[in-house]
Amino acid sequence: MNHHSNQIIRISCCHICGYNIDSFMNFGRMPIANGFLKKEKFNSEYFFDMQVALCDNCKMFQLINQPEPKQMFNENYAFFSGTSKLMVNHFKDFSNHVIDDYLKDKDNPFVVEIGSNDGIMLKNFAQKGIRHLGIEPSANVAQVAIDQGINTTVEFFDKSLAERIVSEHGQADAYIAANVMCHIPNINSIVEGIKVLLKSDGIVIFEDPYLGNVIEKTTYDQIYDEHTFLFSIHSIQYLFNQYGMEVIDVEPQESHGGSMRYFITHKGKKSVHNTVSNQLEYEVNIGLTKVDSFSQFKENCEKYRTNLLALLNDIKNEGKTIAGYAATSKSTTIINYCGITADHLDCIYDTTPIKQGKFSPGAHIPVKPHNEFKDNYPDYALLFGYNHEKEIMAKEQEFVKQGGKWITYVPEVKII
Ligand code: DWN
Ligand code: SAH
Repeated sequence: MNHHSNQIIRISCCHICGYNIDSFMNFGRMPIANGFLKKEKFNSEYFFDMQVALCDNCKMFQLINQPEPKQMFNENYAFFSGTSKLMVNHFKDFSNHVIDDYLKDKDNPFVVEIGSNDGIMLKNFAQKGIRHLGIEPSANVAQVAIDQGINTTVEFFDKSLAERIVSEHGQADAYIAANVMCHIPNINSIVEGIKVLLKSDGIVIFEDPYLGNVIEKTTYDQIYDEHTFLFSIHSIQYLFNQYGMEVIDVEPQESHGGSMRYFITHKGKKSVHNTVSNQLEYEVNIGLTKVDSFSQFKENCEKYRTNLLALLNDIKNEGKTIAGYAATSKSTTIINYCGITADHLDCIYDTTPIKQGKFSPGAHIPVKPHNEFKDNYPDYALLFGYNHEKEIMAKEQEFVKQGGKWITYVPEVKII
């Protein structure tokens, strides 16, 4: 049952199966991860208590409290997918995979993507003249796609929208999504919508940060307000089986520090690859199905928090300067959970115009344009965008040449 109060969604039952759940870890008071703000808004900043649980029945890892979706996804959304060149290429490959393996033999195929953001994925379909529709509730990012001629509906996807799409455009051959399925609290309505939307021989392909990677690398910064869930094969299989659909293949991805891509069809339409059973076995072995094994994760989080804060304090005690690099959503969890303040970091450099000139959520560290980094190299840069490490290291060689050092916390706190 969902209780709505003060715009916080609080649950005591699993979002997927309704089983009673209990939090095993409290990260404390957290702001909106992408809520970069001006000084005038400091006093009215929104906070919620960030707690996580693993459902003992369906194995879904989930947040207990969360802001309403509209508070996070609206006309001021601060994340524009196109900011990473690596991800532009990643989605080009993703699109080619869908086209070559699932759409080639279809007559006038139709693709629907949810969370299409600035069109980073769908432009690859639009350029080839493939019938497509993006569903994107954050109006400002959606506008970037619309301006490029990418068909986009500015709404939240759910079952009723799926019915409308079918009546206006017909059913879809492919339903695709990246880093959005795990953002949707009413995920059952999404799967009901997919059921309505997808042709009987259609394919569902989506990817999200993978719980297995989060646990193995202690990347607890994947836990923040937008991420209602961290998926595993177990939980995704349970979710889709409820609606007569099945996972036929899974493919690990390197993006976002370790993600999983899921391939799903209506039941019995395609053979199930043994990648699925192999990955299920792996999940049992590393303890993803037992809440008890998450006590180690909790201990690791606490250890990394202590180590990171100690390292930053030591550096400051030596009179050296530190700046944050990339004001990622994930950094909101790191900063606020570890107790990092504007005394530790002079500022955070970031390439996104809408974040620049504002302050980071919660700790209020100034966010400055990335092009000012080279004029003010700090002694140390704390790499909040570790998932873009290759891309960032390649373009910041001068920082290192001039004696600058990187601090990272994945897979452990260290200076590189
Ligand atoms: O799941 C989500 C993923 C897809 O993207 C969303 N909930 C929100 C967002 O998460 P994130 O903010 O942690 O994403 P990134 O891609 O790790 O970080 C993007 C930020 O990093 C942007 O503000 C731009 C910045 N950045 C930078 O300053 N220099 C990124 C790169 C690659 C750079 O070189
Ligand atoms: N797919 C992109 C964007 C991920 S960010 C990428 O991988 O880079 C998540 C996006 O999902 C945001 O743009 C957000 O506005 C959108 N979103 C959130 N809830 C949604 C819903 N119910 N239906 C469709 N999109 C949604």
